[in-house]
Amino acid sequence: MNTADTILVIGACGQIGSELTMALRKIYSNVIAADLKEPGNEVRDSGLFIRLDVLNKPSLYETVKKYNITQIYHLAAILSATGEKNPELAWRVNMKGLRQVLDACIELGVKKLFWPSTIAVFGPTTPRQNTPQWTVMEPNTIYGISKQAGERWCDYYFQKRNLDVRSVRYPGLISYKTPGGGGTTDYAIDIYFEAKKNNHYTCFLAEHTRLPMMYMPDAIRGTIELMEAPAEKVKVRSSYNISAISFTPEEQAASIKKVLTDFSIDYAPDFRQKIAESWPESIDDSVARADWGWKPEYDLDGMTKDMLENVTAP
Ligand code: AKB
Repeated sequence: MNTADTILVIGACGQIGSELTMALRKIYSNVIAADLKEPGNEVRDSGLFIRLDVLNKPSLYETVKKYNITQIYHLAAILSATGEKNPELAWRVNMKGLRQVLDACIELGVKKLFWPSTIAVFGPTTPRQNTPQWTVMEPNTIYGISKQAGERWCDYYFQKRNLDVRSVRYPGLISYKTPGGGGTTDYAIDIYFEAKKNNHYTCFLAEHTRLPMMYMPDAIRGTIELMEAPAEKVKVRSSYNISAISFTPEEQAASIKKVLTDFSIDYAPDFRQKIAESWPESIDDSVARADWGWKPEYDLDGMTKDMLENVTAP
């Protein structure tokens, strides 16, 4: 780790960005948060914030030059459910945004790039249990298609341009600090807020829909561990499978009931059900474990306990 690095976090006010920015600021003294959105108090008060639209190439290049950026975490993206409502926007943000960041890294000498992929790169023809690192990938959401193409671009820039690009395929991420941002797995966050507020939740996925999930502290720690691993240990330059917990809405509700005994749930599946059914139920992350030592810490009950202690009813 070189604490003299100057890091740019693009999408610093999103679900991952707001927590990752704070975690990076504990390690590095120069972490610049950038987003189109207004920052929350923590991000705004703990360091430099700049407004940046990743689709605006001159402004992206000027930022990288002005602050002598040496590492970028490029997190800005349109997620699965929002992407299905606006495919054009999802393709533009997810694909053009990534390509501009990749080019900025090469042309302006940025040494290292982190870019998140997702379990949405898999599709209905992928084996759904213990989905391997390398397998059939025919995603059928625009989000999944853009992320799969993004993985190929990242690998290409590593192979052909020598860019030190690193990535993980996040499962559904759960946190109490920032709400979800238009994903299919957002139910697993909303359920805790509604449990605290109303003791009841109407779930937009069916009760037996099993999906891979992860508590945010594991995701943040894993991301930083991957970025700090020696380059020779990072053998996959498209994106690594990482996994923590797989559960259904019914199992998550049962976990909440252990703490809030009066909690109840009902189900009203909508268009997101089809998206969820096209994704894996569980992920084989043995390659990430072997290459750079990935290991999750939280299980479902551990996460539920922590979420319910920290969620504040809106
Ligand atoms: C989504 O649901 O779109 C995301 C994801 C799994 O990448 N949380």
